[in-house]
Amino acid sequence: MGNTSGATLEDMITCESHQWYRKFMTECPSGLLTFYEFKRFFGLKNLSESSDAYAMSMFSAFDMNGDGYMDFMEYVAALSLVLKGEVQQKLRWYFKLYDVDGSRCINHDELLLMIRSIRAINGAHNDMSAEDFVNMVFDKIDINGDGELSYEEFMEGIQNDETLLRALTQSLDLSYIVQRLQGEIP
Ligand SMILES: [Ca+2]
Ligand SMILES: [Ca+2]
Ligand SMILES: [Ca+2]
Repeated sequence: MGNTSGATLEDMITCESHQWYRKFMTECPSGLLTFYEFKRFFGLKNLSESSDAYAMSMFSAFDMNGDGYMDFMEYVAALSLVLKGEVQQKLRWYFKLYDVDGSRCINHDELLLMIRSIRAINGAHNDMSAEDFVNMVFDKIDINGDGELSYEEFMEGIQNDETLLRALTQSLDLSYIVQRLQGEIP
């Protein structure tokens, strides 16, 4: 039978995502992850309140159609984006991730919460405190100085600042989670 509608999915299931698919379907035979299963899936256990808020925000960013479940296509789309997407696509996704309350602006507390939670989850050591880092970001790219980063300020500001782009893509790095998925970290 004509199966052309499946081509997109097949295209996406390259060698690499085949591994992701196996893991996804093993742990989640229904093909839909709830938030609870999502945390178990990514090995996010015993989270502090702020890390839990970050995980929730990450879940919402994965759940692109907002139905409360993450399905396999959403999972592949998000991971492909994070791993191989264009800078602009990634930043758009990260903007959504950071805007915890969905107000279409990122305020100081939201950015601080995200940076702290990401650091806690990644277990990375950093020279600059999360507080200082967030202040630096706002100093640089909150152009109208209203204490919130609009979508335009975020996109323009980060893309036009080499240092910030590098710092953010490093602290936004999901490679820890990806390594975990690929079984490189038990
Ligand atoms: Ca969904
Ligand atoms: Ca917000
Ligand atoms: Ca602003």
